[in-house]
Amino acid sequence: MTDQTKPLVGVIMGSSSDWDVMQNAVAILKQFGVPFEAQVISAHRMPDEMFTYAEQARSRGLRAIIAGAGGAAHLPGMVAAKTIVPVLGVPVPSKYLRGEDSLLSIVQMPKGVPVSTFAIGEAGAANAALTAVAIIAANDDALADKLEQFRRDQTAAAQAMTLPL
Ligand code: RP5
Repeated sequence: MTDQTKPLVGVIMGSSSDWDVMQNAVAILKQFGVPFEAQVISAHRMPDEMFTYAEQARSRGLRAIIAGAGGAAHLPGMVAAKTIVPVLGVPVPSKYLRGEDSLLSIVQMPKGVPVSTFAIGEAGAANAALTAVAIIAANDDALADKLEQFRRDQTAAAQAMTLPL
């Protein structure tokens, strides 16, 4: 899946089974009109493609890579090892350990190769995309305005909340 214009954000995931979670990142990128690409790249099943993707990310113009994986989730860390493009890691819930394995695999990077790690599941995927938007908005005033408006809308929605007392 690829947006029409040159992608600024790469969304990668270890399996099509990660899509239910990772589509939440794509939804945010679409909402903000950020050009993106999305594809399956499995660290342990497609290691050569993973390294090629990481090696070419910067020269292709990617400004952030959102990488989601579950279980022994090597994908974000190994991609980060091969590029200086910021890698935003999303722990995908796993069948037996409910994503705690994914979280710990992604978050505990040794010093020197960072992976920005987000919450397990949908919130993490959405927040990774919001962070990618913020990275790009640092040099894009129109996008920054959209992000400010997004926050104002959230505040207004919370202020309008009532309780069934
Ligand atoms: C990881 O293994 C993927 O990121 C996925 O979360 C998990 C299971 O993959 P499938 O067996 O569903 O393809 O590599």
